Amino acid sequence: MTINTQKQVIELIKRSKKILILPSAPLDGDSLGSAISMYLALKKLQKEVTIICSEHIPEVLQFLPNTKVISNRMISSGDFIITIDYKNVKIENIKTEDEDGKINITVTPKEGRLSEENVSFSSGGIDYDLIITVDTAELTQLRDLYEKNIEIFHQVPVINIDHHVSNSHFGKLNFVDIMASSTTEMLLPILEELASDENINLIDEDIATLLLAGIITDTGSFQNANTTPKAFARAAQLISYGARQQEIIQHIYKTKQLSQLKLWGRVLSKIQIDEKHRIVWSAVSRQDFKDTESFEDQTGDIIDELMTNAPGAEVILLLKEKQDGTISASVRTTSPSVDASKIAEAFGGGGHNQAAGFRISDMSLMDAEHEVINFLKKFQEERLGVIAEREEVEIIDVEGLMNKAKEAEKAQEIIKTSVIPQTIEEQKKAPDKKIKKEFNLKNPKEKPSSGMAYRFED
Ligand SMILES: [Mn+2]
Repeated sequence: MTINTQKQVIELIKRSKKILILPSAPLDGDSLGSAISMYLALKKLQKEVTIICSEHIPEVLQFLPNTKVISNRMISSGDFIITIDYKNVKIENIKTEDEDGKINITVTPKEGRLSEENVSFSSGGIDYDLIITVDTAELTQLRDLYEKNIEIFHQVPVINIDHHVSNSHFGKLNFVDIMASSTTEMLLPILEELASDENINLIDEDIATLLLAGIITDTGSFQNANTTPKAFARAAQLISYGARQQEIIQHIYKTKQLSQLKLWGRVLSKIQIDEKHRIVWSAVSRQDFKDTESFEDQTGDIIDELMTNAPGAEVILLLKEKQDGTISASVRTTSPSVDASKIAEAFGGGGHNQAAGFRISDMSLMDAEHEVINFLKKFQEERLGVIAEREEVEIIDVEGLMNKAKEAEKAQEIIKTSVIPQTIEEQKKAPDKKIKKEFNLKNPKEKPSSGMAYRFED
């Protein structure tokens, strides 16, 4: 069946001329690798291609080839666009005036001349004859781009290529393989078939590098549970196409900015462990980002670090207070019998069996932490048959982790901000603003708070 869908995807791509590629937000190695590799391949097939994403490209991924092809121009289906082709003409000034219900656009050339032939008209959005979404489980993950242009998604056929369990099959064609390690892993056979059908050399070193970057980042460099034999096989194939594996590893795993090391130190020092329920978690506040001069996208690998440093844990949680005040949560589980996507779904999110995420709004970081941890305890109690003892969160200082955090600091010698571990006393002192809610595990769809909005992040 998948092979059939793949054939249909290829046919639809071949028939289309103006293609819009949309990666999910926030951008990661897989969504970025998928979008740009698809773009480059379709360009070689003489298609008119556009990638639109208004999201910032994380610094760590800026080494990827051709990231500049991503346009952050917002389209709106109601837009009427006047295009002036000014090749061979130097423009001195552009002026627009609103005069009696008419808009005059005055273009003053410095050199050369402009005439009617230089001007063309188009309307926003509907100009495309195909939309391809990559690594996107839900249209809402396209954020503004979807919300401001909902009609386009009805007018233009959508190919949805993705590997998330929570994919809502919103496309006309849904090529969704939940067994795939990454979306780029799924793109490789598509590009290979297009190459053989069109008899051209499609997969060059840049495309191979982008595809491999998706597999490497989504498998945590072949460490996560989604590392299947197919993931290895396709990665090997990509290296034979000339993928620059060392460049990816060097940039993503071997280069850490000082601010990131400081942030890691902070997060690791705040790690909390509930041995009884086998939960390990940490939370990053806006203050942590500020104190360490780091950015939200630098928390990327911390959850994996928490995982490797938490033997015996089954559920690993990282909460992050974002600039806009919402809390984003990433969940990892160390065994397939603990379904991370179930946990995320309870909070209106989604994801994979062992990696999922959700978002909470209208709640402080501390309240969100309480809500989520209480839920996880209940979740684990049901699973493990632990006798329900609703005790306060126990905070254990993990010496090894503290040392690790200190090492990171020492190595750089210039960390001035001191690490402030959150103690149980501090938590007790804090006013308990909200009455903790109990959750209905039989009905995980029931949202614990009306203010929780869906967004998958992993
Ligand atoms: Mn992915």
